[in-house]
Amino acid sequence: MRIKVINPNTTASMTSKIGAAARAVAAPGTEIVAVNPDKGPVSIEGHYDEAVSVIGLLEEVHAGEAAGVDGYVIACFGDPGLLAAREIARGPVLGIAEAAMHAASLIATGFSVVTTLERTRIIAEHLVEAYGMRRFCRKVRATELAVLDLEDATSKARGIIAAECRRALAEDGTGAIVLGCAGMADLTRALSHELGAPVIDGVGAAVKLVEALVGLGLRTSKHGDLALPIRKPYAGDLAYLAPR
Ligand code: 2AL
Repeated sequence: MRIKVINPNTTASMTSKIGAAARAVAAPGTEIVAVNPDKGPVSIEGHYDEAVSVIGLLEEVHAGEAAGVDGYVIACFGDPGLLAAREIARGPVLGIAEAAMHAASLIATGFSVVTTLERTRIIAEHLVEAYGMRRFCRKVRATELAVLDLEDATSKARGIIAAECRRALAEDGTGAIVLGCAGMADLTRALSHELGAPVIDGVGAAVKLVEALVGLGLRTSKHGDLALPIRKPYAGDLAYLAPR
């Protein structure tokens, strides 16, 4: 099985980290193809970044369909373009926020999310609502780390994230921590060990869920709103994206 893991931002070091996290959990027969678009924001920290990143993301899904990919992971915690990607993909497409929250809900009665900036925290709150996770999500916490702080070995990011996870476990009545950025994927195991509670990285969770869905013979439903987009011309520079 081939799973394409798409980092929708254009920072290659983050894509390498995401690819390593995906390969660390993938089954022996699973090939992980980790990519990022070559155009778009270097990090995704708001609605505008997300909207612009979706063009590059959808190009990668189109290319994946042409190459016969079995399933996809959108490796950004805002899950940008998730439903649009599902419309054009045959196999399953999972976002890392969605995957991590669902995984957390299966192993704890409540979880907290530890994410990057306050504005990103608000976006994650929207996703909690959209995914029907209010019943499980005790709190979404911001660290005020920028996404690219996670790529800077000299930043204090790891310690700041660990401290916020500790506060979540002490104050939120929570049983598990969801890491709210793909750039945190490399911290999962050590943090889990250090905190003595499950820490869930959405990249790993999404890879295992795609493997499970493909293993069950399940693909994205083409009945209803996730059917292939309606054929029509698109004007101007975006004509190449027109549904065929
Ligand atoms: C993210 C993420 O996972 N990648 C990125 O560029 N921005 N999300 C976040 N919550 O900071």
